Amino acid sequence: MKQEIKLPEIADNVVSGYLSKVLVKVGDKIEKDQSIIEIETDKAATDIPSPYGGTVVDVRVNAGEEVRVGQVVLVVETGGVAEVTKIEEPVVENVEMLKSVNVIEERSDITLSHLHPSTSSNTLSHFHSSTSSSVPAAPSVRRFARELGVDLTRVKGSGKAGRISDEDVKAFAKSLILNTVPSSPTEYAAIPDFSAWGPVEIQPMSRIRQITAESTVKSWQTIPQVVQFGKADITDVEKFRLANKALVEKSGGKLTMTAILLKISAMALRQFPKFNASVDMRNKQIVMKNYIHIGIAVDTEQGLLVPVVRDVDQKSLTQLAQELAGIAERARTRKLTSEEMQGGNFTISNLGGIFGTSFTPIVYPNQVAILGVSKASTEPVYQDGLLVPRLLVPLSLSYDHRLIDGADGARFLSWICTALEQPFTTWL
Ligand code: CAO
Repeated sequence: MKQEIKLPEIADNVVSGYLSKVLVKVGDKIEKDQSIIEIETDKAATDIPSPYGGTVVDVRVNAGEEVRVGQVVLVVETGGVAEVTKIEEPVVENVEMLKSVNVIEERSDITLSHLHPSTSSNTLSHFHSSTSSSVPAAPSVRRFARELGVDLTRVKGSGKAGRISDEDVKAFAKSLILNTVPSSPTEYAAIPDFSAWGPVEIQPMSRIRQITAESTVKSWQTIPQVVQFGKADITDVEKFRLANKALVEKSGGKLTMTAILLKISAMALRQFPKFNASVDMRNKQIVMKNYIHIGIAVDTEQGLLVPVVRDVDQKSLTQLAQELAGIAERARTRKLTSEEMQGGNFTISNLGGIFGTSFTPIVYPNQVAILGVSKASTEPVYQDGLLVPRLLVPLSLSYDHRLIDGADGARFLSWICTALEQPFTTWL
């Protein structure tokens, strides 16, 4: 019996993925649950297992292609009686809307929200929230909203007593699309044929690389950025870190400079709320956020991922160290959920574990600032008439000059440096 294997649902609201690898070929004998293809989305890469055992008789996709949920990828001769497939195709009646959502998923400014969930209220964060059972809507409308990933609590019902219809859900989804998708996509110029000068190899860009490329272009084009540099004396903080490292490790965390900077940045964002805001040029508004969610740039084999630590201001240093270790591990093992990639207001990018005296990080779209951290090193510092060895960490703060002036940037970074140098007075 020949069985078609279709691309199953990969994650909520993901309707297609980039096929990075085909792991089997025609003639291969495969087991049930054996990985057959590797799919990358903007959230993670994942292996897709075969729902059947048998012999591969047809491979219908190639590495480098975009594959839609429900698309046939392989045909397998199972040698037995037909099994009922458990893989669901997208509901036909909603295909048009799903197509629209797919457009969103593929557009740079939207995919940014996945890569870095700093999105304002106009973006796909709506698509990822869960629906509430208290809103008046029929089960079929709820299902429809769920399929589109629309948060029903945000939809205004046009029916009696605010009852929500399919049309209301569609109108809401459409308004998001219109508000988020730019009128013209970035046009890329053709590049020269480099094979004219020597041998070349063409490789497809992974999904994460495409998203990073598009998000950095978007940031570069839309945010006028200024970088403020500073250096903090962390000699005493480092002593504190080393003295408490083992204690924190016992609870499953790693007390690193990044964990400490998470804590300090949260306090700084409370002191300087403008740095926790988003600029809404369309409506000429500034969105001040009353929560402190901070993204952490994590270097992984698949590329840069920016998971978010939530309510940083309400957590102890030990909790933050545990969470940081957890999200960094999940980022590197491709286990982050879409929820963990959303909602950041500010970002920390620590390259100090690798190399460098300074760098200029790029502000994530829909945020207004990012803190870059370089490698701490011992330097001679002139103190009370003497040169003394002190541990200094170089910091760079990139910020959006539309909202933040130079003096604000200097004050914010100065506050962070003071908090690192005099933790006991600043942290009170
Ligand atoms: N200066 C000196 N040493 C540093 C340091 C700094 N600024 N930051 C970290 N270190 C040290 C740590 O203390 C640790 O040392 P020990 O093993 O002796 O304790 C070591 O470097 C490795 O740290 P880590 O990477 O395990 O942990 P972390 O919490 O400091 O960082 C994370 C976590 C996820 C930020 C980091 O692993 C990472 O991925 N960094 C790269 C971020 C990136 O790619 N940024 C660029 C994005 S584009 O703007």
